[in-house]
Amino acid sequence: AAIACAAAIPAFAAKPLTIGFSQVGAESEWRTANTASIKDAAKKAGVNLKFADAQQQQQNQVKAIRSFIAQRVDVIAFSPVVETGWETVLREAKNAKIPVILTDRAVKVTDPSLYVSFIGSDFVEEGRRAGRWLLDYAKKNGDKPLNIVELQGTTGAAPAIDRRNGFAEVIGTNPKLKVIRSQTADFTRAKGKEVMEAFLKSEGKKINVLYAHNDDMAIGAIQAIEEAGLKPGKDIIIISIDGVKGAFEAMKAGKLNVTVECNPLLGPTLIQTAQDVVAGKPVPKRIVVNEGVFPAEVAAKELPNRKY
Ligand code: GYE
Repeated sequence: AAIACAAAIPAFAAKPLTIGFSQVGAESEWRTANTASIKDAAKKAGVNLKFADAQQQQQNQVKAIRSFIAQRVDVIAFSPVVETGWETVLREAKNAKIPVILTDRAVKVTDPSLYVSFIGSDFVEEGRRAGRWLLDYAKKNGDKPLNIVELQGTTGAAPAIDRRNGFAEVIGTNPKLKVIRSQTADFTRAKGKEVMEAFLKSEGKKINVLYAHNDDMAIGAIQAIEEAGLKPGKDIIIISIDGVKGAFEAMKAGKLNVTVECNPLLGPTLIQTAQDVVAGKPVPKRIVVNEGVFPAEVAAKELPNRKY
């Protein structure tokens, strides 16, 4: 059977493209959708995908990238857990002449030739959108002073840094909006709940608004708020980012006020970009994803259209 099969492949058939992909982890609904999108797109394109899960540890990603270099894959793609500390390993990939594509999260490097393209959202803008929703809310609700608590994403991760800055920039225009506590909860539900519990314990009823850098942390925090005998979405206004189904369900239930969309379905663009790079076609250095904002009022209508 092996011989018959081999004979059926024409001699000129190109060998399938091999992409080594280092994923951040499996910390959120967003991430699960992102992984599925990449695996699915690779399968559909007949790409050989070597997938490595870094469990949110930079050193695991460095190891995975080094192993992809040793295996001489055609393209290395990765979603960097944190922004800094990539120069050495990216230089190794460049010396081995293996193109690197960044997906989802950015890196801070002094030499931009260390990667060929970065595909992902504008996280600063997402933070601004969250801030603009709050400015609007404050205006419509009598412009009272509002105390905000913030659940940050993973320390040092591009979406945590940028979503914090974008939000701060916008709410800074209204002196009545104050962030009274801000702490990381690593983008997970479990930590979101834990840190919110701590906020409630120390700040209690002073908290008017929660801004969570992703839906999962907001969903964890909703549980903490309910356990404290308060009504999420009413006693505490909740703003988060991603737009996963769990957020739409929470909005439908009146427990979340708004989610700012961050699209995880990057698989098709990533695979296409990798194919173009290998074919020697020029690729854009930056590919930005288009996204919207979904307030609770549209949740029931939008939920059936959501793809993740
Ligand atoms: O918002 C969060 C995930 O990097 C955009 O990582 C991504 C973020 C996303 O864990 O849910």
